[in-house]
Amino acid sequence: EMTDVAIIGAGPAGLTLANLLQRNGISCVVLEARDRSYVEERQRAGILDHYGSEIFAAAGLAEAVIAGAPREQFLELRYEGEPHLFDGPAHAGGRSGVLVPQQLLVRRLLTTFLAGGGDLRFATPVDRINIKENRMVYAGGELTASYIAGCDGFHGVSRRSIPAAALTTYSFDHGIGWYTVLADAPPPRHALMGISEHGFAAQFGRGPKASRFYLQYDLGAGDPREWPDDHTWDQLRLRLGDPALPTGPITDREIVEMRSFVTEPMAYANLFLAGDAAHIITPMGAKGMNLALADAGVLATALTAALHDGDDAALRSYSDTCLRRTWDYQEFSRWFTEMVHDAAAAEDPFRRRLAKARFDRLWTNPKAADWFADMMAGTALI
Ligand code: FAS
Repeated sequence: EMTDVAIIGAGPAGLTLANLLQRNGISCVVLEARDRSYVEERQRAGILDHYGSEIFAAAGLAEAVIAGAPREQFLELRYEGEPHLFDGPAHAGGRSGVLVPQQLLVRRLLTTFLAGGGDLRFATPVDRINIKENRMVYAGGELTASYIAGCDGFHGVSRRSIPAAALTTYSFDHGIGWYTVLADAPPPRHALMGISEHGFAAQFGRGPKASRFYLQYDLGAGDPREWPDDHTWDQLRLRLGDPALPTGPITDREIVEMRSFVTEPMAYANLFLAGDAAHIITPMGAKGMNLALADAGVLATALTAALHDGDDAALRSYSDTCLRRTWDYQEFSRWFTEMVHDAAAAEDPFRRRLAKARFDRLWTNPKAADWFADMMAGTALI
């Protein structure tokens, strides 16, 4: 069986690429390991940045994919209980992200692709890729393609199919524990972060009746999922500087690994890696899903030029183009991580003071504030 582009994985990267190629009249097949309900239910990211929403708008997909999503306006940063309201759009020329849960974005991308007659095969894990022959082997069949897009996430098959000698990988452990809980607690007025010597905490809305909380925890002090809920709420009230924080039943408890990973290059022969298959970034700064969409946007344009006009220049520079944004976001995420976590670096007063200087700059230097807002909107590199 033969197609122009085979896409491995139906996450944000794979489904964005599939929709963009479909709009450009390029034939593609999506092979997804899991079943539809798994793909549609997985709760992860919550913010689509401006750059990401522009990818959909430019393809005429904004209505189908992000209609009704509320605009992201203020970020409230409470420093030792002192509130500071950061108005991102005011510093980024009116550009802002939108609040859309990843599973909603994926569901809409999926529906749109299928409605356009897209060929998406669930429960079809790709077992092996023969890169020389552009052939994928899966249980019950084989698929050959002119190009293969590895959108199969960090644990997928595509990165592993590239000879190790051809890749350089970078990984970094931020040495910070992050505990996240989902609770039926009313969402905050604005996205909220608490920065203090007690440790970082954050609260984001997840729909009208729920909140996603994050708490930094000491890696050496046991598993926070064992904490009694009262202790979790005590810590959140303390760190968010709000003794009257409204609570509610905790419905999900997870540990988020604070690690980063980048593969170079993101392409080998006619196999192109996109999203988590190529890089992992911490949720600090909400760039994981947005990097996946950015890669998919670059790859869709490059594949269309190659297949429609025989011009493969953009394909050849795909990896460099995506790595420039990837490393810029990795640096931003690390900068942000240190700014909000090092206030609790009890053992290192110098780092504590550096973090405070970084924070103060946002309110004293308008150019620094503009840069921060542009990074949040994802438009700093444009
Ligand atoms: P995905 O992992 O989403 O999708 C890969 C797909 O490939 C999956 O559907 C998988 O089933 C499929 N697949 C794997 N192997 C296959 C094979 N062999 N054959 C066929 N299919 C295969 N990002 C943010 O921006 N903000 C956040 O707040 C945030 N929070 C997160 C919280 C958690 C707990 C986690 C784990 C991640 C979070 N992320 C966040 C990052 C996350 O959103 C990822 O960046 C995003 O899902 C990446 O999308 P994809 O690259 O499409 O990979």
